Amino acid sequence: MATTALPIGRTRRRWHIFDVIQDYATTVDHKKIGQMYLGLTFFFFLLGGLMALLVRLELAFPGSRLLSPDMYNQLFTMHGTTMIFLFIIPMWAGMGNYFIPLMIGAADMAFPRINALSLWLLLTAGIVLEMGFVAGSGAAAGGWTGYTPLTEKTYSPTLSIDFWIIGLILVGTSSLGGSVNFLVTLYRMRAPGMSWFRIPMFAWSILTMSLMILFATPMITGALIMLLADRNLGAHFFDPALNDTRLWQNMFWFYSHPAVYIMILPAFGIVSEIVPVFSGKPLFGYKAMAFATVGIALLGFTVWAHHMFATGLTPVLQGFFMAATMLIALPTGVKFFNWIATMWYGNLRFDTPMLYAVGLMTMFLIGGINGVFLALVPIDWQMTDTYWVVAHIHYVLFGGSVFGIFAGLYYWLPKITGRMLSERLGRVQFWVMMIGFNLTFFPQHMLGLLGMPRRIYTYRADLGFNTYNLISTIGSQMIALSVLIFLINFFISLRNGAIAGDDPWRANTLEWATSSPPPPHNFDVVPLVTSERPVRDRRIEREGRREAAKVKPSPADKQTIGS
Ligand code: HEM
Ligand SMILES: [Cu+2]
Repeated sequence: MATTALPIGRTRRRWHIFDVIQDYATTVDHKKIGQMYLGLTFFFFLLGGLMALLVRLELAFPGSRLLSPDMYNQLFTMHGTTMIFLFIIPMWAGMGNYFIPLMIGAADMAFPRINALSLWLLLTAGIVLEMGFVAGSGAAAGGWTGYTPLTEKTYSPTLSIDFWIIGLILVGTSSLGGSVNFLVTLYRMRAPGMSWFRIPMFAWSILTMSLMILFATPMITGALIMLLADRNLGAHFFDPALNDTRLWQNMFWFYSHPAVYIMILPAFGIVSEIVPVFSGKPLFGYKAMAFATVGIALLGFTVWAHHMFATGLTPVLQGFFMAATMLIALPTGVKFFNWIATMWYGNLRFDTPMLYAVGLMTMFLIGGINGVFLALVPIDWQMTDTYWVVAHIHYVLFGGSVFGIFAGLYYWLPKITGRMLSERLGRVQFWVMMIGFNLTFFPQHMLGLLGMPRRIYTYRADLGFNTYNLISTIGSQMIALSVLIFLINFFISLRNGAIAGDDPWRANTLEWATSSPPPPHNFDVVPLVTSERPVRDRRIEREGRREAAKVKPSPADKQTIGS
């Protein structure tokens, strides 16, 4: 049989692809692991987004029969599960993986092999979690909160919930490994001179996120193992005949409320990186910002039962959890005040990263305000499980975390790829997203006030829900369009984007002191740090010297950082 010899070029290119695959499959380099986290979690964003689009299509008109009731339950359950556990939380592991070693002047993470293991555990978890859609059982349909007894064998007899449980245990193990890695890296591997109050604010947020993961994840892992035992080993942990059904809710929310800060603090950290750079001023109140980050985390462990106001808690408990929830507004307010003070009389540049940073501030603020409504017990009794809650979830998690992720992508992708994204496309993408986002989720406030329950697959035409739902569905498609524009911008920039250079934004922190993309060893010389803005220090010093000498800078200049 005659084989057509492939032209040398194509054969070499084919072997090269295998080399790349083998390289990434076996790597322990934090940058490559970081890239794979970014790619994998963004894929899950697209998957979770697709599920949301289907949910919205079903709700576009009253009495729709696009989806069966069970498929609808599977889609919103897996939408929430995918977005939280496979997209946002591990996205921070991805951005942290790529940038924390660079930002502190280290060559890699403390435990490179555990780092790789965490990534592959996440991939395995994703396959197991989504497996239900292709296995005969169907995917989990008990809501992302998995309340018992609905998720017990009696009411969910198929394997769908077992896939969900095992998948979440794997995600938890992956993020626990990651958090240990971040904590040791930040504690042991900082550049000379980089004391705790000189680490970048993003590093403070990853430090705090990792501590929260360490203290919260064991609780949900325990609850999941107990539920697995109930379903498969005849245990009775959550059996309503023998135990208080609120046991699952307490254990689930003891993790899941801190989890919302695990999802938002890194986004706040990115805003605290971007706002000073695009205002041309130091971050206002660095120490207050660091303490506010830790303060939010500590208070975040004292409020979980605000999700259970309607489950018959005693008035004293309701009072305590209501007050504790209100208190969190204080450290959050400090952050907003400091960002605005940083911008005040600043030399403001509204490149796309800054647009998203300010977008986060405005949208998260709305999420914070509609959240305070829910923190008030009497109002929550009316609003719990309505579309007001769905609006709240999305103003804080989409308006907060996702806007933060896009701010981080526009700010940091030039460092990863060496190419700038198109600023024009970036701005179009931002405004399509901003308008689409508000069209999708703002009308949900009104639906909640009108009493529309969440998690219903259809509704009657005479309840006044129609127009708001149609607008919300149109908005969701605009969000999809904006994500498509982002992907186009990203792939075009890989080939045709302007060369980024070391420091395209005239930034402050060490990741901008090395090339774009960075060399495998990150830095030729381990930098000496004398402030929380080492790259700015170096730039000022170099420009000052250039001014003074009016001579072209010698290559030697490039080697000295922060001296
Ligand atoms: C891409 C645009 C998105 C759209 C159009 C969308 C839409 C929706 C809708 C309509 C629901 C309510 C389903 C129901 O109660 O019947 C929902 C639930 C939810 N969404 Fe989204 N969403 C989007 C993005 C996100 C993102 C980025 C997150 C991030 C974490 C998220 C997290 C959730 C959660 C946790 C629920 C609750 C699921 C449950 O009730 O079990 N969504 N979403
Ligand atoms: Cu909460």
